[in-house]
Amino acid sequence: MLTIYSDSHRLHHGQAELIDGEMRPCFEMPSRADMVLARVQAVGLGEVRPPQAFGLEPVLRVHDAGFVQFLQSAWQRWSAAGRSHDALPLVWPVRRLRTDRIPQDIDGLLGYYAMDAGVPITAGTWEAVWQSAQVAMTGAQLLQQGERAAFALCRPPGHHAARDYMGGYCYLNNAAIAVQMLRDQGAERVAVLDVDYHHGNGTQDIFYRRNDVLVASIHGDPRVEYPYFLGYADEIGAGEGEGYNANFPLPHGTVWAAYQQALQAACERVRQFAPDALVVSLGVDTYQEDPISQFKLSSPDYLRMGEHIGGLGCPTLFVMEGGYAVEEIGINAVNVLQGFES
Ligand code: SP5
Ligand code: ZN
Repeated sequence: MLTIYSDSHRLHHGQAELIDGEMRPCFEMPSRADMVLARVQAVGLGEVRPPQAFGLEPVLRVHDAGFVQFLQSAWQRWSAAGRSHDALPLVWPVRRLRTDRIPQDIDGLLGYYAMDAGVPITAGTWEAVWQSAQVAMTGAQLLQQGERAAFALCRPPGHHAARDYMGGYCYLNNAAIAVQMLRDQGAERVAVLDVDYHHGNGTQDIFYRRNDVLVASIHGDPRVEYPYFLGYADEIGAGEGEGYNANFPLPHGTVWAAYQQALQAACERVRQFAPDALVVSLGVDTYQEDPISQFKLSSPDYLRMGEHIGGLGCPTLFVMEGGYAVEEIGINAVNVLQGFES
């Protein structure tokens, strides 16, 4: 399997995130992608290629132009305000606050365009985010050119980012951009299978009213897990998209036996949809040692996960999302890819 990877991810290295009431070093760190790349090379998964340049147009097929402009200019605005540490939001528009007026000040803009404090913006963030999206688009193009599968080793991740907001370590929704590119290049139906531990609220939101993209997600129950405000089983899509969103929330402590049942059900939904291509949002924060998550999958379980996905027999783009047990992230992510190929 081909891997697409760019060193530019290292340009994004946030200092701190707000967790358990403290500013702590970011769990989403450059060594994550380095570990995955090292494992890809150690097992000889296949060629590793740099991304091609697709420009802004495919990004704007998914994201709001004002939001993208904000991402591009946020660091400049922040540093112009005399600040040299990471940019973070400090106020959010909750119920009955106005969202029909976009603030002009950088602090207002950060709150307007962010869902949480997990999205630090640094001097190199935009370039890393940009290249991460190009990595996903390059993967989409490979499928379009006839590859059975490809691995977009994206960092930063993307599935919490929606059309016009960032959150949960995510800025642009790499998987959604790849899906839209596949659609625009001729795939009639594309399915997303999101196996990251956290619900992919951004991806769900982007495709919620569409019947050409099925989104299926297996994740920690939002009653007790981030992102808390989306990811329930009764979210089935709306309008023409009704019946084209499927959520499989699972409790804290979930082990492989229960996970596998949800995975089979999600795969069955994908099979019924008969997509021309499948995009897998590949988070391995379902791992038992993950420092911020509560599922209990073991490293060999990821081989089985890959086998299930491979059994769908669909051209498949794997897009890297979360996974914070840095020592094992490479083994777990590449196990999925090797299981897929077995
Ligand atoms: C892409 C991705 O996996 N994003 C995850 C973002 C999660 N951010 C909130 C984490 C909250 C963790 N709470 C548990 C703390 C354990 N001490
Ligand atoms: Zn996650």
